[in-house]
Amino acid sequence: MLQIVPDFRGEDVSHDVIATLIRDRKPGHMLPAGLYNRRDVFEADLDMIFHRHWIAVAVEADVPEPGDVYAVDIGRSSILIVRDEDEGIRAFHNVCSHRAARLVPAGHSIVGKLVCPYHQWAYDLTGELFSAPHMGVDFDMGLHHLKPVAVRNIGGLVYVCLSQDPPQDIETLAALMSERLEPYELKDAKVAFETDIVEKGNWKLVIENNRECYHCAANHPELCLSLFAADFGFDAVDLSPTERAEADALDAAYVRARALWDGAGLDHSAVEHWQGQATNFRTERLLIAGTGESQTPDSRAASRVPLGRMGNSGCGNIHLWGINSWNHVMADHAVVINIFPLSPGETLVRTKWLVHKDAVEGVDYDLDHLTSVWIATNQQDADLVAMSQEGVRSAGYTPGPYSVHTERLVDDWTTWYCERMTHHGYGG
Ligand code: 3BY
Ligand code: FES
Ligand code: FE
Repeated sequence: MLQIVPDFRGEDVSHDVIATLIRDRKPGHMLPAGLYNRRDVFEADLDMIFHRHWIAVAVEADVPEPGDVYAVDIGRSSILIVRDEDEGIRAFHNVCSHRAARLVPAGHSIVGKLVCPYHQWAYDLTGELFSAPHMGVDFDMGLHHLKPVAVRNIGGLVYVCLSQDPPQDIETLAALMSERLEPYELKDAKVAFETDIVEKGNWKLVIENNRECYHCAANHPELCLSLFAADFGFDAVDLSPTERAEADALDAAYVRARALWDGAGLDHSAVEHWQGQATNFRTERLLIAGTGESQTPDSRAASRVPLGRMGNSGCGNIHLWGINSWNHVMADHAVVINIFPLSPGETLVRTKWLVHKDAVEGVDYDLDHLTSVWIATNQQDADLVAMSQEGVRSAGYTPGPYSVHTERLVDDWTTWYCERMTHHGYGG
């Protein structure tokens, strides 16, 4: 007989499955396969992580002037960032208050006001509706403001939070990084180049891959000319005499550099913020390998015009990790990478290269010299992530162990993810 009773338990079943997967995660190991592969986990990640935490979406240089708009998709939601007439940065849902049309396309636009392409409702740059043709004289435009989104500009890096109750611990990140990034004056930078690549892997695999440099020596020949793999949660064990001598030399170089940084008032402490916290970040001032100047093929500065007040190149590289981002801020340029989940097995990796706004391409910097290291690195990481994703999809997958010597930071990240999902009602 035809069964016509609908199954209203779909969501509950899915919730219980996800909670079991979170509970099943073995500390020090990768996640159970379903957490990388399942569509319902992907949806839960969007709801619980991307819609409730502070997510890095833009740089101040994306909206340098009043009327500049930058729209970005976070999962199912499109957000627009706008520079208002008073030079403030605001964020709104990119959804018309009439019949929900998207106001602006993804990416950059320049507007005098925000006019919906559907029926021409018009909003000013503060999100106030000021024109709604044919809605009648009694229509109260004051009730149809664009829906605001919480936004923070932290030293030129723009974060949004879609929650009505955004995590307060963004203040820790804001206090630390506003000060650390202030001399770089990223407000006066420009986006010299931008790339989008779609990695064939779950967003959590993209981040796991980013949280270690175990794979760097074998996979990133270009990046390793300017970056020390030993900087990322690396415990110096099992070293050959040559490697031991290199490790000692790096330690000594850090002692000298930190003394110089202290003298110059350049904060360099390593700060890790994730245990029991909503806002996940790590930052440290790192030495640059080679000539010490920049992440370029010859480790020399890419731009002749330094960022902000960073006249000298001995100030290393401020690395900053977040929930969906990693950044390297150097004296001459900054690399800002934000990731956005597209599907269980696809992640958008967006990279921006920032230089001082007065730097002229072809005169002060060469685009290939500026961008080639991270273009190569991103492609190499995309290949590694895709290999891992193929593995976690396969019947042969068992969550493997992280190295306690070189993958501690991966374990910290995966643990944070499970804690947050538990906090939001999964697991426990
Ligand atoms: O750039 C990063 O943040 C990380 C660190 C180690 C490997 N990876 C490229
Ligand atoms: Fe925007 Fe109608 S949907 S004006
Ligand atoms: Fe890598």
